[in-house]
Amino acid sequence: MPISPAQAAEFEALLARTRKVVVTTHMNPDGDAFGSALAMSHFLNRRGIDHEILHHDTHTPFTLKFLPGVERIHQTWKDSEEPDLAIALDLNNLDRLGQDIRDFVEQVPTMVVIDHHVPHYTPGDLRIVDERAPATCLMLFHLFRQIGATITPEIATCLLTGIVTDTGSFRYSNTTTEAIEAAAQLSALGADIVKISQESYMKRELASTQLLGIGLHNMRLEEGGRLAWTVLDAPDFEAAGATEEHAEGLTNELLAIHTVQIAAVLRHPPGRKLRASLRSREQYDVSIVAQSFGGGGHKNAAGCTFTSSIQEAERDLVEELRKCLASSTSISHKG
Ligand SMILES: [Mn+2]
Repeated sequence: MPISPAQAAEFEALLARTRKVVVTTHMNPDGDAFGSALAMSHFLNRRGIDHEILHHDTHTPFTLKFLPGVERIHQTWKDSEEPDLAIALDLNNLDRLGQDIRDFVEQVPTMVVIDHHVPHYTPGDLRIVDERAPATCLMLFHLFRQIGATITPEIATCLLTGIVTDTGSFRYSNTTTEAIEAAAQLSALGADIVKISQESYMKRELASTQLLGIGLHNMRLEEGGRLAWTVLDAPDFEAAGATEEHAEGLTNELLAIHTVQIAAVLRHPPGRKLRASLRSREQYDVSIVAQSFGGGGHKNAAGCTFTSSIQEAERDLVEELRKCLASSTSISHKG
């Protein structure tokens, strides 16, 4: 869905008034989070607008280190002058900023939110929210186009990274012709799609592969092979020398088994929250399951956190996943 002329005009008006901007995005960043934040940063630089990118996490995930400008991302505000405009990207809930960044951003008088998740709780003076958009980066591409901004090779690389990673290299059901057309245009503007795909999917740290092995070994398969899940507890992360980011690709590996319709990974990295990531095939809506535990995301890719023990969380989660599997099959026998 393109950006409306009214939204683009409002965005321009806010930029014209601002003296200093803080750009931010969610914890446990993916390609769309850092891609959209850095694309916005390059865009603001070209406009000559002072800004900083603030982010909760101290560590840049291995797969995102190639993004142009990634060294600009910091945890604390450096300038003596406070920002008067916040731009929150790829974010449906201020909680996902992390408490420190949330506290900072909530002091900023004006906020712009650009996002594509459900459900949507982020407040904002300008909210550009399209739950059908495959990626926040695609929304930014339309916004930049709408306001006639020059898309440099750096901006194109950041935007295409978000589109490639949020569509799983155009393999997920959220892939649209707009996403493919944008990818072609961004390639023509100087983004290297082969490099982006290789950095995102064909290079990983040893710890990722080690953790993948443990996760696959722990896998449970039920409901006639239609439901797969696995649990990674803190000792598993320690055994693999892994952190939260290394668990990223595992849920898709479970879903890749041809009988599996719904896959889940429940993980508890040392010192982090107990978190589930959920994936499903087209007709199953796992965002509803995530929402029942206070989380969210997209129909076929969602997540939530738990405060209970890992055993209780596994039991509760699997129960809801079974219900999701049952409710969806009873209403969709179209084949
Ligand atoms: Mn996204």
